[in-house]
Amino acid sequence: MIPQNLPQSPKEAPTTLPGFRLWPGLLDAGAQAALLAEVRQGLETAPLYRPVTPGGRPFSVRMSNFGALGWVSDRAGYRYQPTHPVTGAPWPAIPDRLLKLWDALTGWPAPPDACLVNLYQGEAKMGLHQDRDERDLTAPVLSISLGDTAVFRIGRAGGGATRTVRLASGDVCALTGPARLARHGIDRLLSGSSRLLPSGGRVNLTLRVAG
Ligand code: MD6
Ligand code: FE
Repeated sequence: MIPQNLPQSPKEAPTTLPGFRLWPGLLDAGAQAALLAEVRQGLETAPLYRPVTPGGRPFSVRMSNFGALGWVSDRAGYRYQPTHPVTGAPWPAIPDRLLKLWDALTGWPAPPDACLVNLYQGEAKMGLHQDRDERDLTAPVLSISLGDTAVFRIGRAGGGATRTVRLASGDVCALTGPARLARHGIDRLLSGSSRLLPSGGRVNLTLRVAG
């Protein structure tokens, strides 16, 4: 699933966001389908559910997790925890092909211990946020997109202008170094842009070192 010859350096997003790394089309159709099958298998153990914000508003995205720790949100706040909030069961393991992808792309000395699974359907979106619930905020976050193309919005941590980048099925991106705390979100999906998910929609996987 990992191409033999990785690009020497990923495409650095043009204009002013050092540390935001993008590998367009890194996963070919076969690799996307194989990964999606493993995700579906994990979701049999850890079903998607709809979290609520600390303010009590339901997310438009449904979520689950793989790994020792999973990111959750509820009335008590945002945190990582070892069990599924609905079933109480431990999260399933992170698929090996994702661990290998992490090693190949990030070179980070520790493996990820959390993989957040986001499912977008219909009008689902995600507001601008920073990923800052992890213990070590210098470890990268690696993101894999499957299914319909998303309009991803990103800007520097400190505020100011944002810009959009389209994330298509098989694209991989990372927030590293100076972009680790970039503000980012998903404006919307381009529905019908991929046939990977038979009923449409998008799965996003984010690998993190959380604990
Ligand atoms: C998404 N992604 O693509 C949402 N976070 O659906 C994220 O929130 C994200 O793409 C950290 C690093 C990369 C990401
Ligand atoms: Fe994020």
